[in-house]
Amino acid sequence: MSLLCRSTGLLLKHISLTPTFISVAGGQYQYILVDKKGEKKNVGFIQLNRPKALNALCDGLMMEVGKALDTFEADREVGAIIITGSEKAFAAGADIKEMQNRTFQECYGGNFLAHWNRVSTVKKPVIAAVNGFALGGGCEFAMMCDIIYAGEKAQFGQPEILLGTIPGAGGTQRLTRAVGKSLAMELVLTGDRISAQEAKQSAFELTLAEGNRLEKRLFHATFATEDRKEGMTAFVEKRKAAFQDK
Ligand code: CO8
Repeated sequence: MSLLCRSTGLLLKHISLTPTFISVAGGQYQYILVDKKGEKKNVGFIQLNRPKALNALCDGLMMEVGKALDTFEADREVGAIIITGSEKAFAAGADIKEMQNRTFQECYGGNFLAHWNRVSTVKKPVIAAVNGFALGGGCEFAMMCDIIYAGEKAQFGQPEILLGTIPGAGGTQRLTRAVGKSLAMELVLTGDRISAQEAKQSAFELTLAEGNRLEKRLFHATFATEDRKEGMTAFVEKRKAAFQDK
């Protein structure tokens, strides 16, 4: 993942931002807008479209993203893919309301999030055009892309700690490689956010692997704690979490 801090408008200036639906087998998409853009219609375009939930990544949305990516991967006309959100939010994280009542058994047994990394296995270049919030799973989702173009209002962060859990889709690993260990640890341990400028200043590259698997298991394990449940419930009930270290 490399992070380029420039206006997402620059990237998107040649493509109309009024997406039209592409129908896929099984009907239209509910959570994303999908189109082919550019003069030659050779840019696959996916816009996350849950504005009321700041594009929170629910399971249905991620399934649809996977389906759209499969379609573009198989389409010989498509040379590259752009994934974007709105001015306010690329994605404010995995859907907390959907996760709130999950148990450890459900996460571990169902291998929760297993299909969420489809974007990182696409062979065509995938560009994340990010503005607004890219938090938690949203930040991880952007980092799974090959390139991030970040607008001036982009804010990156891994605030899972404030919910009593940890990043679960590569955040601890890719963030470390993107911004360095020190800043990555600060962000993961405090939940603070950084701008695209700050992220770019700290950027340097290392390598990936085993860590992602370990991280996923630790993420699942947070669903065995009462604090994780309390953190997510507090968010949904719009109050401060009362953590008990349990
Ligand atoms: N999940 C579900 N709903 C959300 C989320 C979310 N992550 N973020 C925002 N929303 C909803 C709010 O509940 C609210 O809906 P409603 O009015 O119906 O209650 C609506 O979006 C607007 O949100 P706010 O009123 O809070 O808007 P603000 O502008 O005041 O605040 C923030 C914006 C700062 C982004 C705030 O919404 C926030 O803190 N959101 C949560 C951010 C967060 O903690 N993200 C991490 C989630 S955990 C996670 O991502 C685990 C990753 C697992 C791997 C994923 C693989 C891809």
